[in-house]
Amino acid sequence: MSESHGPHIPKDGEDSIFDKIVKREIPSTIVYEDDLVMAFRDIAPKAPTHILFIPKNRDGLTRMFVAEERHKAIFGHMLWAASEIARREGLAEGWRLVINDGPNGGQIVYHLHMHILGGQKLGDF
Ligand code: DGP
Repeated sequence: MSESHGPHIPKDGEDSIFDKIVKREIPSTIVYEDDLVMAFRDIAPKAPTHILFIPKNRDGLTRMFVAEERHKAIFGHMLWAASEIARREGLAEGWRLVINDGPNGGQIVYHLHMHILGGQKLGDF
């Protein structure tokens, strides 16, 4: 999927692209998985290491802006998973964790996800 195709917003009850990745209906290179999160390589990498990771159960989390109290635990778990993935990928020299939220944030896929970017010195933003 490229950005020129516009935002991917799943309707209620419909699977997102990332739900289909969780179900293995869309192939991906999975680098980490546990009960709550799955991580896989971005299809259009913007750095030598570019990994996306998602809550396996979207549970209404299309984007960070709509998070509710019940989502606190998954956010905590995702931050821990980020550190674990960074260690597994050997990113001791440094890396970046990014969440694109909403139209102005450049979000394309409306299933909450975080980007891990590393493997080179990253530019300022
Ligand atoms: P964002 O702008 O944060 O919504 O980024 C969405 C990212 O998802 C973008 O970097 C490209 C990636 N992506 C979109 N479709 C697929 C797919 O089918 N497989 C994989 N691995 N990545 C995808």
